[in-house]
Amino acid sequence: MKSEILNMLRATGGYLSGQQLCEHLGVSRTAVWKAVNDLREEGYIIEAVRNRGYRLVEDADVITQAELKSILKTGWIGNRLEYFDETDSTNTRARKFAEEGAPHGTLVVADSQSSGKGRRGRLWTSPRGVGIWMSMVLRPDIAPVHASMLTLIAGMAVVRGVKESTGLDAMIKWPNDAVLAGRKICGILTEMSTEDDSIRYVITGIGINVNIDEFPEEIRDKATSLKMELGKSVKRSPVIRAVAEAFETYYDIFLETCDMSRLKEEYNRELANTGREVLVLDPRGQYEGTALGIDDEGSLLVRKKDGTVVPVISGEVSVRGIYGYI
Ligand code: BTX
Repeated sequence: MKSEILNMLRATGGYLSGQQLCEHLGVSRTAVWKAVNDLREEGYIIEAVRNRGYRLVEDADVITQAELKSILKTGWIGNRLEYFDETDSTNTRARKFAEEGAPHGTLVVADSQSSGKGRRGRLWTSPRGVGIWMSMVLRPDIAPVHASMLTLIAGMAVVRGVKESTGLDAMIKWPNDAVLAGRKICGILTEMSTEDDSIRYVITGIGINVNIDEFPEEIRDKATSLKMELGKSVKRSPVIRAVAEAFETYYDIFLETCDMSRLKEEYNRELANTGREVLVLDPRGQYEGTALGIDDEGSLLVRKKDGTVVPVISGEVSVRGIYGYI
């Protein structure tokens, strides 16, 4: 009911009488009054004027189920939505929902994470109320070897979503970060469950630093937030909406070929690594080279000192900037 009230108030722009809301929703005036009060407690500024009704003065920066339901315009992402004020990790939650049969597109969002996960057991700092910590359950009908490209698609979705919702020009750091001014604003973690060489589900988790003002000492020099780059606070739900819409668009294009052939050009335009000197930490022996861009399989092409070009497959090796983080 709260998401419907928000939708109606937003659509009207002006006042809506309690009576109109009751009739439309088929509930009592007291129920409407209670729901409006709940929304106020969450931070929405809703004015109530005798004989005129309710008016939404200002949206709250919340990413609750009611808020996201009222704002998402996606086809399938978020058809099932799970919100937590706090959880350990939205990837862990999403995995649990997936094991219980949650459908493709299930979206898990948290206001804070107590043990946000990065790759290889690393931690992801996820403070309360100032970030987007979300994970999607995906059930693509593709071979497991292609699943790592979902991380690349999520990166493109973050870049487009951030651009559309804030105007900021983020770039991608292959394979799983988005950066602004050379610092990380987003990390992506894709996990997969397979059976008999087919995918049971994929969990793609996206963490975006939105209104964080200060980072822990150890990541201060390599992390930034949308607020720090924009100089003002950003409401999170429109960013989630834009990222989710962009993800659906790129996902459809990806599924046509199950590779990056139709997205490669755009990806490479957004790639922060291009032309940079990188250190490839291959377990069979590390080497330096120049990053050139991705190929159809989503591998990063690196030109070695001897002139040969090698595709670096994400997940198998790490790539580090030699002069700074990228
Ligand atoms: P990663 O392993 O590439 O990066 C993790 C590293 O990034 C950390 O070791 C630390 O140095 C740095 N770091 C930690 N927190 C932040 C932050 N908030 N901003 C910038 N740098 C940071 C990247 O892993 C993948 C992260 C995915 C996070 C999302 S949040 C929603 C979902 N749930 C979950 O548990 N993980 C994903």
